[in-house]
Amino acid sequence: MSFALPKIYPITDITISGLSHLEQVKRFADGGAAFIQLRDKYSSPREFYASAQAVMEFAKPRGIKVIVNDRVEIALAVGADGVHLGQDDLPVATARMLLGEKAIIGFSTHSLPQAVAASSLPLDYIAIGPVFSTQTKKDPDPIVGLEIVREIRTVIDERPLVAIGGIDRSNYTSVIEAGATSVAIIGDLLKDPETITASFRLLASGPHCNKHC
Ligand code: 3NM
Repeated sequence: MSFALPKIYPITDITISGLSHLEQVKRFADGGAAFIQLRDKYSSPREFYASAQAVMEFAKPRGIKVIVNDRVEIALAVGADGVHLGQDDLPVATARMLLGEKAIIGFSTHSLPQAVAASSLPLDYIAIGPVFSTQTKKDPDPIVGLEIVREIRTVIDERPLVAIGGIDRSNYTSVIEAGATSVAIIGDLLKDPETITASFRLLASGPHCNKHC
């Protein structure tokens, strides 16, 4: 992997923020974000494609890495830096074949066995969630808690691990301490669109170092 995952991994959501993907990316970028995922479960492929294209025009010249959730074809079409896949999306090896060696590929897991299985795939990071209760995801898997984060960290050695689900400014330190390389956050960053930049900055500057720093 030729990049280091940032401690705070912001994800866009047009329904929570009420803002376009581009506007959210601009606000994250103002707070110093250099690695952002576009997640859109609501727009048509054509709409999401247009939004992602607008984001890339902004992000590329600024060196901001953009990961597209689920949609390999949109990542490919807009020249995104990578894709984040769920358990029901295209197989990781297929996405790797389509996007190439340089693409950043992440993969959601929801249990220890899934994370162990993922550790032999051609991935740049494994995600685990939901760590805590979340309102953001429809039909979330059962909460895994910090103990599973700890166990996964032990089993996958030094591989990058992204924790997600119900993580906010009050609990993110505990998730990093449990062994997550990075915490992915939607609600706590986006719930007040006026404070997206400040919230990102606050979280990114937080006391969150562990042995993976
Ligand atoms: N994936 P929030 S939980 C997008 O368990 C997503 O894989 C999850 O949003 C998983 O930070 C989740 O608002 C929602 O809880 C994360």
